Amino acid sequence: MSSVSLLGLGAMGAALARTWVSAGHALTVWNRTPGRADIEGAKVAESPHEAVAAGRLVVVCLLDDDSVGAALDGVDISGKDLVNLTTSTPAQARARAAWAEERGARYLDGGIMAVPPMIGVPEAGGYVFYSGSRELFELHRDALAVPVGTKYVGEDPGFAALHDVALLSAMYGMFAGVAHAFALIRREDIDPVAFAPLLGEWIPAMAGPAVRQTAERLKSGDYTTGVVSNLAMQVAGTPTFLATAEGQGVSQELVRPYFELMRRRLDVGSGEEDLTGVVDLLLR
Ligand code: FVH
Repeated sequence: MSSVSLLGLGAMGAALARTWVSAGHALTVWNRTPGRADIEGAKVAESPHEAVAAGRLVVVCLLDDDSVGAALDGVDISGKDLVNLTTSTPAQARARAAWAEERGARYLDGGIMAVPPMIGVPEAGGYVFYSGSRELFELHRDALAVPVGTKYVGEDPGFAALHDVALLSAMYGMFAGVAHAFALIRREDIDPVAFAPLLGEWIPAMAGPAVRQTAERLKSGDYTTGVVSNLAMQVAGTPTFLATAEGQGVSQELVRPYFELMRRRLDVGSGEEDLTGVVDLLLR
C-alpha cells in the first residue's frame, strides 16, 4: 500500500481521505483550518510542507486553483507526484502542470464526477477524469481507484478539466429544462411528485439517442441523412412553447436563447437538418 498525502479536508477531501485510510493506505492530511474534519487513522500534518514531505504521492483537493497556489506556495514539491483534484479550467490545469514541472514534480490533473456521498460507494457510479502524465496515472492507478472509479482521457493536462466542465455544463442545461418544466405546472392542480417520473423518464429517453446522433453527425459532417424531426418543424413549434410559458405566467428566459439559436440555424437554410448545427453556431 503506497502512502498518500492529502491537502484539503473539505466535504470532498474528507470523503476521499476516509476511503484511503479504510483501504489501508498510510495517509497524511493537512487542512488550512485545523480540526475541520477528524480522519481517524490519518496522520495530521502541521503544514503543507510537512504533508508534502511525508510521501511521494501528493493529492490536493481544494476549493479552486488559487487555493492550490496558496497552499503550495514555497513548498518543495521536487520529486513528488502531484495529483490535483481541484476543479479548474483547462487553462488553469495546463498552467498548473507547467508550474509543477518547473518545480521538479510530475503532474496529473483530475475532474471529480461525483458528490461526496458517492465516494467509497462503487455502485454509485462516480469516477474521476484524469489527464496529464500517463506514466504517473498508471503508477498510482490502484491508489487513485480506491475512492472512486478512474477514467484517463489523455496526456493534455487540460483534458480532465475540459471533460469535467463539459459534462457539468450539460447537466446545468438539463437542470434548466427541469426548472422550466416544473414552473409550467407550478400553479396548476398537478402534483409535482406525480409529474416527476414522467419528466425523469422522458429526459434519458430523449438524451441518450440525441447525444449519440449528435456525436455521429459532428464526426461525419452529415447533419441531414436519416433526420426524424427536422429543424424546420421544430422551429415552427417554438411559438407554441413560448406562448404556453406566457400563458402559465412563466418566464421564457431559460428556453428562449436555445430557440433563438435554432431559428438562426434555420435562417441559413438548414431546415432539413436536426439540431446538430446549433453546436457550430456556438463556436466563436
Ligand atoms: N462537494 C462537491 O459536491 C463537489 C463535487 C465535484 C468536485 N468538487 C470539487 O472538489 C473540490 C473540493 O470541494 P469540497 O467539496 O471539498 O469544498 P469545500 O468543502 O468548500 O472545501 C474547500 C477546501 O479548500 C480549502 N481552501 C479554500 N481556500 C483555501 C486557501 N486559500 N488555502 C488553502 N486551503 C483553502 C478549504 O480549507 P478550509 O476553509 O477548511 O480552511 C477546504 O479544505 C472543489 O474544487 C470542488 O469544485 C466538489
